[in-house]
Amino acid sequence: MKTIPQLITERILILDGAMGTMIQQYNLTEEDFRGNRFTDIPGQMKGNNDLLCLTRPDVIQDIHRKYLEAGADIIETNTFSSTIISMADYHVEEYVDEINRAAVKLAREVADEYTAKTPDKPRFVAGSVGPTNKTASISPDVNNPALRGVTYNELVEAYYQQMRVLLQGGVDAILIETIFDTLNAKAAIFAAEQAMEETGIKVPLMLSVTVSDVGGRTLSGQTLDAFLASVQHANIFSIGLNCSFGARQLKPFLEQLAARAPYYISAYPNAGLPNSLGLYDQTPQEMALQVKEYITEGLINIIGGCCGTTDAYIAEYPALVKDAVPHIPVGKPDSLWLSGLELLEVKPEMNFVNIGERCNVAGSRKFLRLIQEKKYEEALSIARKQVEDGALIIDVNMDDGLLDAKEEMTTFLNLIASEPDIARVPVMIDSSKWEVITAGLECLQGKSIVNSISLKEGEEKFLSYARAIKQYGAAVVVMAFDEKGQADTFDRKIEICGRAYRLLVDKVAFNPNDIIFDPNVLAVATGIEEHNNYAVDFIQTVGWIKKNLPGARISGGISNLSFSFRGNNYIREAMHAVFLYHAIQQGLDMGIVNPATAVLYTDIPEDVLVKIEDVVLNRRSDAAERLIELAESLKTTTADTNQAVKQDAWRTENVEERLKYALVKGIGDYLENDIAEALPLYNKAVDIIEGPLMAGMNKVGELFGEGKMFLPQVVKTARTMKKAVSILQPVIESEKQEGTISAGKVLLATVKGDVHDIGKNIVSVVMACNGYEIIDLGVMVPAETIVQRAIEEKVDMIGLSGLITPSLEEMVHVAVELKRAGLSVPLLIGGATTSKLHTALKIAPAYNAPVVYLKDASQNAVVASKLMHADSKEQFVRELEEEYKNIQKKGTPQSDLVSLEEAQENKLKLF
Ligand code: THG
Repeated sequence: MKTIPQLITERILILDGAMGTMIQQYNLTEEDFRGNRFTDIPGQMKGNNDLLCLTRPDVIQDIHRKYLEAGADIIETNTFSSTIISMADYHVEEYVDEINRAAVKLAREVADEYTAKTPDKPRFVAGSVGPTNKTASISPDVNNPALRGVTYNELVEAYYQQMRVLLQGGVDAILIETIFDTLNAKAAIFAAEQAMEETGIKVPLMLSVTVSDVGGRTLSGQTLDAFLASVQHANIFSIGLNCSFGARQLKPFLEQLAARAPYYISAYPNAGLPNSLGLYDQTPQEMALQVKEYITEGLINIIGGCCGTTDAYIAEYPALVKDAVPHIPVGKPDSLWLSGLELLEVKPEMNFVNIGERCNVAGSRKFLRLIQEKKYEEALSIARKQVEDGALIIDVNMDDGLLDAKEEMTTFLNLIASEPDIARVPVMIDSSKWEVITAGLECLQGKSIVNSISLKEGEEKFLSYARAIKQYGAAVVVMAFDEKGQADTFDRKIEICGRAYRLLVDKVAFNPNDIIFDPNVLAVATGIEEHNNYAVDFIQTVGWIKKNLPGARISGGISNLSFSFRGNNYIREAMHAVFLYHAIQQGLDMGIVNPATAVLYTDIPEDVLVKIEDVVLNRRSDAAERLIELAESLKTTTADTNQAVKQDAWRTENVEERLKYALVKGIGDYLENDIAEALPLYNKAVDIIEGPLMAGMNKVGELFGEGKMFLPQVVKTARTMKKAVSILQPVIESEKQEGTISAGKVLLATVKGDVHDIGKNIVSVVMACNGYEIIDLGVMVPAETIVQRAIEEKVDMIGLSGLITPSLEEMVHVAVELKRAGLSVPLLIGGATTSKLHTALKIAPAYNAPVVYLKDASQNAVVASKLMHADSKEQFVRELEEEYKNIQKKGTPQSDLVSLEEAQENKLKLF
């Protein structure tokens, strides 16, 4: 019988549709989800779909059967959330093995049954592995960007546990799906390889990404190209896209992926875009029409359905794929791929890649001091400046005897991840300690460079480090060191580089493009004769590597060259320019440099150039002395070249514009001064929030909607907003009339199952500024807690926030619980997926007090004040009821499809 890899070249394979949508059709109750075994577990179990593998196996098999009947070649196990991390939410993490085992058995039985019926159309089972409900690249707390809700290692462990059971149960493939954070995905890939290695069961590895914005980035901010670089190390069978959009909106991103990814391509879109009730109502025929374009344009090899799809959608596919030509994957790239949030492709013909050297505690006194004093914000500005100055990669080194290098590396890289202008570029993790290198690799979603390994501890260590780096998915700098020490001559350099290359390529199967040799840039003109030929040896070695070690790149720490001219930046920079000029001609690909350097080879005056070239090219025995002499004389006449600080253009605008700009760009550095300058111009401090700061936030909303900003950037602007507000807060307090009482007590919570709180935090700030006392319960708040605290605190109002679709149902649940507890305080509803329609049709009827939908944070204070005063409340509630009645009369609109723009606008309502 044919396998998936055999069939994929023959025809387009059909994957099943959504599990969740199908389960909904069975109208299962809390009791169904619990069965007899899980009656005593606290909280709600409804919604824990994977648990049905144990409690309603009949339903799951029925769904599998329907999909096979519809023509699916591959069905997915009902294990999307079956990891200890996701199951912890439901307090059933101890059953994870059992769920996975049962899930494979259920799918396997039905698939085999169908294969037996039609052996010429074998049916397969893919083990579904979801992203978990935690993200390793984004902080769960706006106030602490270095924090992580889950670590790489925790993810590896959880995924390994799941995949082992899936493999042993007999899946035909592993499908890592709905990838929204590449670091989670890298952990899953790591675990998959480990599980396959240890069980000895090897199956195709399929990946499926979710794009989260109209710009086509993942939630964690990577472009699809950057993502491809990040997972390039893995043995991937297919890659594709699922969820987020309907087939039409997904198409441009699918085209982009198919054009670059050297794998088979899959797609399983949603049934169109959700309407304002969070429902998908594109018909199977409409969806099929859009999917047909994928097929006729040769974009795909595997097609299925995600949110909103059922067997009726999948049943449309067999006719579409019949006689269709499958996509032919593009070839593997023959270049070095690196990534941060964006791809950096180092092509052989590329001129030179500069790596910023300044985030190095051993290479910059200032950076060392900032890290010692934990002034991370300023330390980050060093990184940002390097990127602004053109660094295409940044080197980060925390090796210092008095620092906890591992911890500092983790903190700093996590902080960089929250700075999109820095995180854009790949990172070079610079350390001589292995544990610091691995700690760094476990923080970075992009494809990074490890700097460095060498043969100095022997072949075995070298090979084991190289294998680990390959598994982590990084490129590597190999220093020309061996058991005998550092190579300082041409012969020694080429001997070591040649040997290391063979070991990496032959024994580790390291991608030659991922090998970067560093033949040691050593200081010249030191006064020691043996050093005079160091630069020449390096440059010659560069030429040799280019000719003899195909694919490998060459780099070096350029500033080492001029150590003996410390204190004379002009001479140092001129020496670097000369050295680079000659080394690049021989093929030097990259170098660790000060990106702010101002001296160009062509700018160096003839007499100086001659003396420097005499040194660098070792042209005369007294070259060093002559250069030292020149340096002495220049020192007294030439001012340091790179001291002049450029004033940013935006700083010359008026203060409102500056505040707005700072908000949009997420720059917190000047807020103190700018706010101090703005205060006298306004009546009240709160007007600054509602004026320029809100204007900035609105601009952010606009840019995000247009796909010109992506989520991590938006998060950063929210942080800047918070900072601005915290500066204004004391002023607002002092402006309050003596003896004013609280305007009202408001409880805020992001509902259970949802972790998004930026919008809620802004609401909290805006309302506090308007005199309300805020009780913020944070994120993932269960209904019971909301009820309990509302009673205890005797609140005047409750605000619920939610960004993801399942939160809609959870809000209804909260309303039911509030009513059950006899509460009648008004409920405010806000957040990306919420809508007036859903509020009117679903939440309001479940409660017996006003339920108000709020479009954005600026409305809260106005509405709250109306609700606080008896006279205005009466009229407000009357109007609200009238409006809801009208909406309810119209019923659920069938074709209330929101446009893509609206969907994005929805997302932003919470900011
Ligand atoms: N190869 C590889 N990695 C490396 C090096 C290398 N990493 C570290 C180093 N060498 C490259 N980085 C630097 C960074 C700064 C300086 C030199 C090399 C430097 N700093 C000033 C000095 O020491 O005079 C500091 C001035 C200041 O305090 O601001 O020159 O070779 N693979």
